[in-house]
Amino acid sequence: MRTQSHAPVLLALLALLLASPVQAALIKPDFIAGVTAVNSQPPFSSSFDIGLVVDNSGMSDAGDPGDPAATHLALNQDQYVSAAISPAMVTDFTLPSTFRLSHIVIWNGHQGFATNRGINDVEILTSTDGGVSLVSHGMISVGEATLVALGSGGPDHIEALAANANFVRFDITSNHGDPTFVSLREVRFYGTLVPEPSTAILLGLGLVGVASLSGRRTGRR
Ligand SMILES: [Ca+2]
Repeated sequence: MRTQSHAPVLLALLALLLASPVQAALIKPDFIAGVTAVNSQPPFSSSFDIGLVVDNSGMSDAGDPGDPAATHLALNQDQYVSAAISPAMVTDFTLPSTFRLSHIVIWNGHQGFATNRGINDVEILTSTDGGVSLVSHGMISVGEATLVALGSGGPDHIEALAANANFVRFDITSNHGDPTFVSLREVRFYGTLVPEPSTAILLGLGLVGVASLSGRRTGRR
């Protein structure tokens, strides 16, 4: 006698399916921590390393990072400043896993006296294989940072982006006018984790199994 219902299994699978895709709003739980960054150009000095733009340095929400509306407190520290006299530079971000990206939030260069060092025209490229094959999402223009009192203001650019990625490239082709240096304060990525292929296959097999079971039961009637 088989009286066991498959309803709990179906409900659990449905919950899994509903939990994974679109989470529309830009919310803190979607913050992707553990991103690393490298630059094709050396920094002005070790005090201005590119790592300073992904380590939450200078952010107002230190200790509990991820707020997309957080402010960047530092004027001349906790940010990247290039050594190059040309604004052209390439910055590569590696994500800790593959995510369905929804937004990139940027706090632009702001050294108190030199907001015109901030990045301007940027081509955004993503990759799901660590940068081997890249997909372009076109050019964006990042607004010049505003001179604000410490702790006020917020990000200078929020880019909506729907793409799977474990790697993001910024191909920066201009800044806001300074002919000597380029600077950038902080970059944050938001999105939801894409299940590993093995998880997706298991989930798929589970669904096929449930479908065939319910098909068999229907057939018996
Ligand atoms: Ca920073």
